[in-house]
Amino acid sequence: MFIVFAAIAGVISGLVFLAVAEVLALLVAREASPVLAVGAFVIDVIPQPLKELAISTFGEFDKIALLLGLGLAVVVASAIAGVLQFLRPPLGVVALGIAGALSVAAIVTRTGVAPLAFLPPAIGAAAGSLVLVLLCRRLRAWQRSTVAPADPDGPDSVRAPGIDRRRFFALAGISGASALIVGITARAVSMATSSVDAIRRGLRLPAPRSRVTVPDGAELDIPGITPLFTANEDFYRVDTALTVPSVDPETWRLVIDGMVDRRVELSFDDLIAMGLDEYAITLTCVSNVVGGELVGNALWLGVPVRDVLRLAGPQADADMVLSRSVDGYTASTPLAALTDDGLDAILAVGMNGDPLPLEHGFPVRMVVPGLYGYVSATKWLTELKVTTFQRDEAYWTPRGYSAEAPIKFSSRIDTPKIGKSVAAGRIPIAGVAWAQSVGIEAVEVRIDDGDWQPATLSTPINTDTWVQWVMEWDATPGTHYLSVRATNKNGELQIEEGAPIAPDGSTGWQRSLIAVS
Ligand SMILES: Nc1nc2c(c(=O)[nH]1)N[C@H]1C(S)=C(S)[C@@H](COP(=O)(O)O)O[C@H]1N2
Ligand SMILES: [Mo]
Repeated sequence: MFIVFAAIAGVISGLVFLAVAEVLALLVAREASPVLAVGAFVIDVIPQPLKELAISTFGEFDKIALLLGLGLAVVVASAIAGVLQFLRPPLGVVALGIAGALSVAAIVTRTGVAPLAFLPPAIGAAAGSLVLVLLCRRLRAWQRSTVAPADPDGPDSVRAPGIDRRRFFALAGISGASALIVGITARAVSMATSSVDAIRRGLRLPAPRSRVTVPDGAELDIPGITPLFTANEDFYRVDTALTVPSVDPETWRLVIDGMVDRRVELSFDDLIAMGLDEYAITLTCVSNVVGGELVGNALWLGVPVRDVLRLAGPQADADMVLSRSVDGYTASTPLAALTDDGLDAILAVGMNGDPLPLEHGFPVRMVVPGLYGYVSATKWLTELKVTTFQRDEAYWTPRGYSAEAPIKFSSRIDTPKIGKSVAAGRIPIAGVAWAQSVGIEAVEVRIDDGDWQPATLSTPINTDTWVQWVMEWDATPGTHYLSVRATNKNGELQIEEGAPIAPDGSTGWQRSLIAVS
């Protein structure tokens, strides 16, 4: 039975460790929270198949799942530390010390951490150890007092066992409860007072010099179809960041270096002084499966990357730009895709009329039409290193994804929804199709094993955005397979053969089963 209490003592000291570290992190360096630092480390070292499994199982909740998993690991490990300290002191304290050292390592090995960032986990581990030592001492006293003293008149007999038990529970209760309250409050305060959020809300971007003209007929009026522009709240989010990086535009700098004639450093004001224009570009994730949701269309406000690169003067033998985020994430984009006059690769500061949302890369991100996000759309951008594919490698390259990845054009059925029963009669089959930088020429729909029939397309805004499509159908009762395929403006038909998302994007025709009653 005392073993169970030793395990509980261990868990309580683990909580004290984390709570003290959270409070200190709030004071000295926000990124020095052991939970977040270890979580970020785990994200980077997790093998790729496991990461894909996590994303496919938990979807956008993958980070919450990771935090819950880490929480469970902390509980188990600290329970073991408690038992060790009770049976074989000071092994439990040694275990907490190791946990502290690992958190310090996870924190200080990240780029751009404050000099005092080692303090929260170090002092947290010390506080946790102290509580563990005290709890185990009281637990042993309680254990001793339950063993009947050999000499009934000896000094021990004057003390009833109840006192030591109560002393243990008092300390356990007080330290456990205060650790929970203090730890959760500190984390909540840290999240709520991210001052960059307030700065973003107060930021007024200059009006664009030019606006996108949205032609008549660009948006079809069909219930259930994806809107032409994806609202910022609904825009898919994919990144390796466990917490959204906080970047103050006042201190933000973009460095353009590497194989350039001169190193250039731009402030946020320098960048927007270059003049902002509006661009409509559809972004797609390489992890989007056929029929998937990891694609969105927005109006971006930004500056062409080519104008910014020109300031630095890329050298002739360079063929790649390695863009880097403040959190260390990198993407490799062909230099030609960024300097091509006919392609609107931009550094974006605005999204659908607002400054970039924090999750979408505030204050500055890249957006390149026609390339998957992981090789082009670096959020929280801080550096453009002009280099070669030979010399440098981006985040995903050693993790099973291609160094270069043009978007494979695709089409999706939005309505009728799979699995939702529809009433027989005339209904629209509708969805979206995208072929960024080339454009969609045609979309065809097939009912069961019938002929491919042409769908009607919305008027495209440009070749970089998706189009909507619709086909009226006289739905007859029963189950039916609906299929869709697109042809791009180069006359190429969407690839029929299925391919997985790795290493460079999925292919295949969507075929979904619906029930008509
Ligand atoms: N800093 C950073 N930028 C990043 C990523 C990332 O993990 N970190 N992921 C990329 C990927 S894989 C995609 S698909 C797009 C997604 O952008 P969104 O989250 O704004 O939709 O961002 C890209 N930019
Ligand atoms: Mo992605």
